[in-house]
Amino acid sequence: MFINAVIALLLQAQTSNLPEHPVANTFKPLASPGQQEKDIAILTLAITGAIFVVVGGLIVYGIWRYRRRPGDVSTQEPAQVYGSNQIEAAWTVIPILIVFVLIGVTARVIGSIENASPPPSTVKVRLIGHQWWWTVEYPQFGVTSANEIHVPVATNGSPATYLQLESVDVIHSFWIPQLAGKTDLIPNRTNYAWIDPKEPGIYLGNCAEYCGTQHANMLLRVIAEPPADFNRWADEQKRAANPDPALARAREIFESLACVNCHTIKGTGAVGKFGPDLTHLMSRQTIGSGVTTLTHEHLREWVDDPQTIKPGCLMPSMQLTNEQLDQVVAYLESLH
Ligand code: HEC
Ligand SMILES: [Cu+2]
Repeated sequence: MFINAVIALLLQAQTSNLPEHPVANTFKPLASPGQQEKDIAILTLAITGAIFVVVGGLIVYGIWRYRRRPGDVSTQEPAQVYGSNQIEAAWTVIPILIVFVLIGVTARVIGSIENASPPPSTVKVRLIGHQWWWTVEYPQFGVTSANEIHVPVATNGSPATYLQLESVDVIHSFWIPQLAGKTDLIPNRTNYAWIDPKEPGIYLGNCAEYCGTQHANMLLRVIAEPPADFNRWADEQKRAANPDPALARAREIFESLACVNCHTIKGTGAVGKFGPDLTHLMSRQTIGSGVTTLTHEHLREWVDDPQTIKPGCLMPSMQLTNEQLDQVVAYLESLH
Protein backbone atom coordinates (compact mmCIF):
# COMPACT_ATOMS: atom_id res chain seq x y z
CA MET A 1 0.00 0.00 0.00
CA PHE A 2 2.68 2.46 1.08
CA ILE A 3 5.02 1.38 -1.72
CA ASN A 4 2.16 1.75 -4.19
CA ALA A 5 1.54 5.28 -2.99
CA VAL A 6 5.22 6.17 -3.37
CA ILE A 7 5.37 4.71 -6.88
CA ALA A 8 2.17 6.51 -7.81
CA LEU A 9 3.59 9.80 -6.57
CA LEU A 10 6.81 9.27 -8.52
CA LEU A 11 4.86 8.45 -11.68
CA GLN A 12 2.72 11.49 -11.16
CA ALA A 13 5.73 13.71 -10.64
CA GLN A 14 7.02 12.49 -13.99
CA THR A 15 3.83 13.02 -15.92
CA SER A 16 2.86 16.36 -14.48
CA ASN A 17 5.35 19.19 -14.75
CA LEU A 18 3.36 21.47 -12.48
CA PRO A 19 4.95 22.08 -9.08
CA GLU A 20 2.84 21.09 -6.10
CA HIS A 21 2.47 23.83 -3.51
CA PRO A 22 2.41 22.78 0.14
CA VAL A 23 -0.83 22.63 2.09
CA ALA A 24 -2.07 25.29 4.47
CA ASN A 25 0.76 27.79 4.06
CA THR A 26 -1.19 31.00 4.48
CA PHE A 27 2.08 32.86 4.89
CA LYS A 28 3.15 32.15 1.32
CA PRO A 29 0.13 33.44 -0.59
CA LEU A 30 0.14 33.22 -4.38
CA ALA A 31 -3.14 35.00 -5.18
CA SER A 32 -4.56 38.45 -4.36
CA PRO A 33 -7.17 37.46 -1.74
CA GLY A 34 -4.59 35.33 0.07
CA GLN A 35 -2.04 38.17 -0.11
CA GLN A 36 -4.44 40.77 1.33
CA GLU A 37 -5.50 38.40 4.08
CA LYS A 38 -1.90 37.66 4.97
CA ASP A 39 -1.20 41.40 5.20
CA ILE A 40 -3.95 41.99 7.77
CA ALA A 41 -2.92 38.85 9.65
CA ILE A 42 0.59 40.29 9.95
CA LEU A 43 -0.75 43.71 10.98
CA THR A 44 -2.99 42.14 13.63
CA LEU A 45 -0.12 40.00 14.89
CA ALA A 46 2.14 43.07 15.05
CA ILE A 47 -0.38 45.16 17.02
CA THR A 48 -1.37 42.39 19.43
CA GLY A 49 2.31 41.38 19.69
CA ALA A 50 3.21 44.94 20.72
CA ILE A 51 0.41 44.92 23.33
CA PHE A 52 1.72 41.60 24.62
CA VAL A 53 5.25 42.95 24.95
CA VAL A 54 4.10 46.14 26.73
CA VAL A 55 1.72 44.38 29.15
CA GLY A 56 4.07 41.44 29.74
CA GLY A 57 6.99 43.85 30.18
CA LEU A 58 5.10 45.95 32.73
CA ILE A 59 4.14 42.84 34.69
CA VAL A 60 7.74 41.57 34.76
CA TYR A 61 8.99 45.03 35.65
CA GLY A 62 6.41 45.38 38.44
CA ILE A 63 7.23 41.97 39.88
CA TRP A 64 10.93 42.73 39.86
CA ARG A 65 10.78 46.37 40.96
CA TYR A 66 8.38 45.80 43.85
CA ARG A 67 9.66 42.41 44.97
CA ARG A 68 9.95 41.77 48.67
CA ARG A 69 13.15 43.09 50.08
CA PRO A 70 14.89 42.36 53.41
CA GLY A 71 13.61 44.76 56.01
CA ASP A 72 10.12 45.13 54.45
CA VAL A 73 7.36 45.20 57.02
CA SER A 74 4.84 42.42 56.36
CA THR A 75 1.80 44.64 56.96
CA GLN A 76 3.09 47.42 54.74
CA GLU A 77 0.93 48.29 51.69
CA PRO A 78 1.89 50.22 48.57
CA ALA A 79 0.45 53.66 47.99
CA GLN A 80 -3.20 53.31 46.92
CA VAL A 81 -4.53 55.09 43.85
CA TYR A 82 -8.31 55.59 43.63
CA GLY A 83 -10.23 56.85 40.65
CA SER A 84 -7.50 58.46 38.61
CA ASN A 85 -9.40 59.95 35.69
CA GLN A 86 -6.33 60.19 33.48
CA ILE A 87 -5.33 56.55 33.94
CA GLU A 88 -8.86 55.23 33.47
CA ALA A 89 -9.41 57.38 30.40
CA ALA A 90 -6.12 56.18 28.92
CA TRP A 91 -6.81 52.47 29.38
CA THR A 92 -10.33 52.82 28.05
CA VAL A 93 -9.64 54.99 25.03
CA ILE A 94 -6.42 53.38 23.79
CA PRO A 95 -7.84 49.80 23.54
CA ILE A 96 -10.99 51.17 21.85
CA LEU A 97 -8.85 52.96 19.28
CA ILE A 98 -6.82 49.80 18.66
CA VAL A 99 -9.96 47.70 18.23
CA PHE A 100 -11.41 50.24 15.80
CA VAL A 101 -8.22 50.27 13.75
CA LEU A 102 -8.35 46.45 13.51
CA ILE A 103 -12.08 46.44 12.66
CA GLY A 104 -11.60 49.15 10.04
CA VAL A 105 -8.67 47.49 8.30
CA THR A 106 -10.37 44.06 8.35
CA ALA A 107 -13.66 45.45 7.04
CA ARG A 108 -11.85 47.24 4.23
CA VAL A 109 -10.04 44.10 3.11
CA ILE A 110 -13.17 41.94 3.35
CA GLY A 111 -15.09 44.57 1.39
CA SER A 112 -12.47 44.88 -1.34
CA ILE A 113 -12.33 41.08 -1.79
CA GLU A 114 -16.12 40.57 -1.66
CA ASN A 115 -16.97 43.50 -3.91
CA ALA A 116 -14.43 42.78 -6.63
CA SER A 117 -16.59 42.46 -9.71
CA PRO A 118 -15.55 39.83 -12.23
CA PRO A 119 -14.33 41.23 -15.55
CA PRO A 120 -15.87 39.68 -18.68
CA SER A 121 -12.86 37.39 -19.25
CA THR A 122 -13.45 35.64 -15.94
CA VAL A 123 -13.70 31.87 -15.89
CA LYS A 124 -16.78 30.91 -13.92
CA VAL A 125 -16.84 27.77 -11.80
CA ARG A 126 -19.83 26.40 -9.96
CA LEU A 127 -18.53 24.40 -7.01
CA ILE A 128 -21.06 22.20 -5.23
CA GLY A 129 -20.22 20.54 -1.91
CA HIS A 130 -21.42 17.00 -1.23
CA GLN A 131 -20.69 14.69 1.66
CA TRP A 132 -17.58 14.20 0.94
CA TRP A 133 -16.63 15.40 -2.49
CA TRP A 134 -17.10 18.33 -4.88
CA THR A 135 -18.88 18.86 -8.17
CA VAL A 136 -16.93 21.27 -10.37
CA GLU A 137 -18.99 22.80 -13.19
CA TYR A 138 -17.88 25.23 -15.87
CA PRO A 139 -21.17 26.66 -17.23
CA GLN A 140 -19.35 28.68 -19.93
CA PHE A 141 -17.80 25.52 -21.35
CA GLY A 142 -20.55 22.99 -20.65
CA VAL A 143 -18.09 20.98 -18.57
CA THR A 144 -18.77 18.98 -15.41
CA SER A 145 -15.95 17.45 -13.42
CA ALA A 146 -15.23 16.59 -9.80
CA ASN A 147 -12.83 17.41 -6.98
CA GLU A 148 -10.02 18.92 -9.06
CA ILE A 149 -10.46 22.52 -10.19
CA HIS A 150 -8.54 23.48 -13.32
CA VAL A 151 -8.08 27.23 -13.66
CA PRO A 152 -5.94 29.50 -15.84
CA VAL A 153 -3.03 31.30 -14.20
CA ALA A 154 -3.96 34.97 -13.73
CA THR A 155 -1.84 37.09 -15.98
CA ASN A 156 -3.16 40.62 -15.48
CA GLY A 157 -4.01 40.69 -11.79
CA SER A 158 -7.74 40.43 -12.40
CA PRO A 159 -9.96 37.88 -10.64
CA ALA A 160 -9.32 35.17 -13.15
CA THR A 161 -11.62 32.54 -11.71
CA TYR A 162 -14.90 33.32 -10.07
CA LEU A 163 -16.43 30.60 -7.91
CA GLN A 164 -20.10 30.17 -7.17
CA LEU A 165 -20.35 28.05 -4.02
CA GLU A 166 -23.33 25.82 -3.22
CA SER A 167 -24.09 22.75 -1.15
CA VAL A 168 -26.57 19.91 -1.57
CA ASP A 169 -26.52 18.68 2.01
CA VAL A 170 -24.67 20.24 4.94
CA ILE A 171 -22.38 23.24 5.35
CA HIS A 172 -18.96 22.78 3.76
CA SER A 173 -16.19 25.31 3.39
CA PHE A 174 -13.91 26.09 0.48
CA TRP A 175 -10.34 26.73 1.55
CA ILE A 176 -7.16 26.86 -0.49
CA PRO A 177 -4.79 28.50 2.02
CA GLN A 178 -2.36 29.89 -0.55
CA LEU A 179 -5.09 31.36 -2.73
CA ALA A 180 -7.94 32.66 -0.57
CA GLY A 181 -9.47 32.49 2.87
CA LYS A 182 -12.41 30.27 3.73
CA THR A 183 -15.86 30.71 2.24
CA ASP A 184 -18.69 28.45 3.35
CA LEU A 185 -20.91 26.45 1.00
CA ILE A 186 -24.35 26.64 2.57
CA PRO A 187 -27.48 24.68 1.57
CA ASN A 188 -30.12 26.92 -0.08
CA ARG A 189 -27.70 29.79 -0.41
CA THR A 190 -25.12 30.89 -2.94
CA ASN A 191 -21.80 32.32 -1.86
CA TYR A 192 -18.99 33.59 -4.03
CA ALA A 193 -15.22 33.59 -3.93
CA TRP A 194 -12.51 34.31 -6.46
CA ILE A 195 -8.94 33.26 -7.01
CA ASP A 196 -6.20 34.50 -9.29
CA PRO A 197 -3.23 32.15 -8.89
CA LYS A 198 -0.06 34.01 -9.88
CA GLU A 199 2.05 30.93 -10.55
CA PRO A 200 1.27 27.71 -12.36
CA GLY A 201 1.06 24.77 -10.03
CA ILE A 202 -1.12 22.49 -7.97
CA TYR A 203 -2.60 24.20 -4.94
CA LEU A 204 -3.97 21.96 -2.22
CA GLY A 205 -6.83 22.69 0.10
CA ASN A 206 -9.64 21.01 1.96
CA CYS A 207 -13.16 21.34 3.26
CA ALA A 208 -12.78 23.58 6.29
CA GLU A 209 -16.14 23.03 7.98
CA TYR A 210 -16.76 19.75 9.78
CA CYS A 211 -19.31 17.96 7.60
CA GLY A 212 -19.40 14.35 8.83
CA THR A 213 -17.39 11.13 8.90
CA GLN A 214 -15.15 11.71 5.88
CA HIS A 215 -14.76 15.48 6.28
CA ALA A 216 -10.98 15.07 6.64
CA ASN A 217 -10.86 13.36 3.24
CA MET A 218 -12.81 16.03 1.42
CA LEU A 219 -9.75 17.51 -0.19
CA LEU A 220 -9.41 20.04 -2.99
CA ARG A 221 -6.87 20.46 -5.75
CA VAL A 222 -6.61 23.61 -7.79
CA ILE A 223 -4.59 23.02 -10.93
CA ALA A 224 -3.47 26.39 -12.27
CA GLU A 225 -2.12 26.19 -15.81
CA PRO A 226 -1.14 28.69 -18.50
CA PRO A 227 -4.36 29.83 -20.28
CA ALA A 228 -3.55 27.83 -23.45
CA ASP A 229 -3.25 24.59 -21.43
CA PHE A 230 -6.41 25.41 -19.53
CA ASN A 231 -8.34 25.95 -22.76
CA ARG A 232 -7.04 22.67 -24.18
CA TRP A 233 -8.16 20.92 -21.00
CA ALA A 234 -11.62 22.53 -21.18
CA ASP A 235 -11.98 21.51 -24.86
CA GLU A 236 -11.19 17.91 -24.02
CA GLN A 237 -13.57 17.89 -21.05
CA LYS A 238 -16.38 19.13 -23.27
CA ARG A 239 -16.25 15.96 -25.37
CA ALA A 240 -18.50 13.02 -24.59
CA ALA A 241 -16.74 9.78 -23.69
CA ASN A 242 -15.12 8.15 -26.75
CA PRO A 243 -16.60 4.70 -27.26
CA ASP A 244 -13.75 2.21 -27.64
CA PRO A 245 -15.07 -0.70 -29.77
CA ALA A 246 -12.71 -3.12 -27.99
CA LEU A 247 -14.47 -2.29 -24.74
CA ALA A 248 -18.06 -2.61 -25.95
CA ARG A 249 -18.68 -5.60 -23.69
CA ALA A 250 -17.08 -3.90 -20.68
CA ARG A 251 -19.24 -0.86 -21.26
CA GLU A 252 -22.34 -3.05 -21.49
CA ILE A 253 -21.51 -4.59 -18.12
CA PHE A 254 -20.98 -1.16 -16.60
CA GLU A 255 -24.27 0.09 -18.01
CA SER A 256 -26.11 -2.93 -16.64
CA LEU A 257 -25.00 -2.12 -13.10
CA ALA A 258 -26.44 0.38 -10.62
CA CYS A 259 -23.39 2.61 -11.17
CA VAL A 260 -25.44 4.47 -13.80
CA ASN A 261 -27.95 5.64 -11.19
CA CYS A 262 -25.27 7.57 -9.34
CA HIS A 263 -22.72 8.52 -11.98
CA THR A 264 -22.83 10.38 -15.27
CA ILE A 265 -20.73 9.46 -18.29
CA LYS A 266 -21.57 11.87 -21.06
CA GLY A 267 -22.64 10.08 -24.23
CA THR A 268 -23.85 6.95 -22.42
CA GLY A 269 -26.95 5.90 -20.51
CA ALA A 270 -25.23 6.78 -17.23
CA VAL A 271 -26.87 10.02 -16.09
CA GLY A 272 -26.82 9.73 -12.27
CA LYS A 273 -26.02 12.83 -10.28
CA PHE A 274 -25.48 11.40 -6.81
CA GLY A 275 -21.77 10.73 -7.34
CA PRO A 276 -18.92 12.36 -9.26
CA ASP A 277 -19.11 12.72 -13.06
CA LEU A 278 -16.87 10.02 -14.57
CA THR A 279 -16.83 11.18 -18.21
CA HIS A 280 -13.12 12.06 -18.05
CA LEU A 281 -12.21 10.18 -14.90
CA MET A 282 -8.70 9.35 -16.11
CA SER A 283 -7.83 13.03 -16.59
CA ARG A 284 -7.82 13.37 -12.80
CA GLN A 285 -4.86 12.74 -10.52
CA THR A 286 -6.82 11.46 -7.54
CA ILE A 287 -10.06 9.68 -6.64
CA GLY A 288 -12.39 10.00 -3.69
CA SER A 289 -11.78 13.75 -3.37
CA GLY A 290 -8.04 13.31 -2.94
CA VAL A 291 -8.21 10.32 -0.59
CA THR A 292 -5.79 8.45 -2.84
CA THR A 293 -4.00 8.70 -6.19
CA LEU A 294 -5.67 7.45 -9.35
CA THR A 295 -3.74 4.29 -10.20
CA HIS A 296 -4.93 0.97 -11.56
CA GLU A 297 -4.66 -0.69 -8.12
CA HIS A 298 -6.45 2.08 -6.27
CA LEU A 299 -9.21 2.29 -8.86
CA ARG A 300 -9.80 -1.47 -8.71
CA GLU A 301 -9.78 -1.39 -4.92
CA TRP A 302 -12.21 1.55 -4.98
CA VAL A 303 -14.71 -0.06 -7.35
CA ASP A 304 -14.43 -3.35 -5.43
CA ASP A 305 -15.15 -1.71 -2.08
CA PRO A 306 -14.82 2.06 -1.60
CA GLN A 307 -15.41 1.53 2.11
CA THR A 308 -11.90 0.10 2.54
CA ILE A 309 -10.41 3.33 1.18
CA LYS A 310 -12.91 5.90 2.45
CA PRO A 311 -14.98 4.28 5.24
CA GLY A 312 -18.43 5.78 5.56
CA CYS A 313 -18.42 7.35 2.09
CA LEU A 314 -21.73 7.30 0.24
CA MET A 315 -20.75 4.80 -2.43
CA PRO A 316 -21.57 1.25 -1.33
CA SER A 317 -19.53 -1.80 -2.23
CA MET A 318 -21.25 -3.08 -5.36
CA GLN A 319 -20.26 -6.72 -4.65
CA LEU A 320 -19.02 -7.25 -8.20
CA THR A 321 -17.62 -10.59 -9.30
CA ASN A 322 -13.95 -10.59 -10.28
CA GLU A 323 -14.94 -10.78 -13.93
CA GLN A 324 -17.27 -7.77 -13.61
CA LEU A 325 -14.64 -5.89 -11.65
CA ASP A 326 -11.99 -6.41 -14.33
CA GLN A 327 -14.37 -5.32 -17.07
CA VAL A 328 -15.71 -2.27 -15.25
CA VAL A 329 -12.22 -1.08 -14.32
CA ALA A 330 -11.01 -1.59 -17.90
CA TYR A 331 -13.94 0.47 -19.11
CA LEU A 332 -13.32 3.24 -16.55
CA GLU A 333 -9.67 3.33 -17.62
CA SER A 334 -10.74 4.20 -21.15
CA LEU A 335 -12.38 7.42 -19.92
CA HIS A 336 -9.67 9.94 -20.73
C1 HEC B 1 -25.38 4.89 -4.44
C2 HEC B 1 -24.69 5.64 -5.43
C3 HEC B 1 -23.46 5.05 -6.09
C4 HEC B 1 -23.37 3.89 -6.79
C5 HEC B 1 -24.44 2.84 -7.03
C6 HEC B 1 -22.03 3.84 -7.29
N1 HEC B 1 -21.33 4.94 -6.89
FE1 HEC B 1 -19.43 5.41 -7.38
N2 HEC B 1 -19.48 6.99 -6.14
C7 HEC B 1 -20.58 7.42 -5.43
C8 HEC B 1 -20.21 8.52 -4.59
C9 HEC B 1 -21.12 9.28 -3.64
C10 HEC B 1 -18.83 8.75 -4.81
C11 HEC B 1 -17.96 9.80 -4.13
C12 HEC B 1 -17.41 9.24 -2.84
C13 HEC B 1 -16.52 10.18 -2.10
O1 HEC B 1 -15.51 10.62 -2.68
O2 HEC B 1 -16.80 10.48 -0.93
C14 HEC B 1 -18.42 7.78 -5.80
C15 HEC B 1 -17.14 7.72 -6.34
C16 HEC B 1 -16.77 6.89 -7.38
C17 HEC B 1 -15.51 6.93 -8.07
C18 HEC B 1 -14.38 7.91 -7.77
C19 HEC B 1 -14.60 9.13 -8.63
C20 HEC B 1 -13.71 10.29 -8.26
O3 HEC B 1 -13.35 11.04 -9.18
O4 HEC B 1 -13.43 10.48 -7.09
C21 HEC B 1 -15.53 5.96 -9.02
C22 HEC B 1 -14.43 5.62 -9.99
C23 HEC B 1 -16.81 5.31 -8.93
N3 HEC B 1 -17.54 5.91 -7.93
C24 HEC B 1 -17.21 4.25 -9.74
C25 HEC B 1 -18.39 3.53 -9.54
C26 HEC B 1 -18.72 2.32 -10.24
C27 HEC B 1 -17.84 1.66 -11.30
C28 HEC B 1 -19.91 1.91 -9.77
C29 HEC B 1 -20.68 0.65 -10.12
C30 HEC B 1 -19.96 -0.58 -9.94
C31 HEC B 1 -20.34 2.89 -8.78
N4 HEC B 1 -19.40 3.85 -8.68
C32 HEC B 1 -21.54 2.83 -8.09
C33 HEC B 1 -21.84 6.90 -5.51
C34 HEC B 1 -22.16 5.69 -6.12
CU1 LIG C 1 -17.22 19.18 3.70
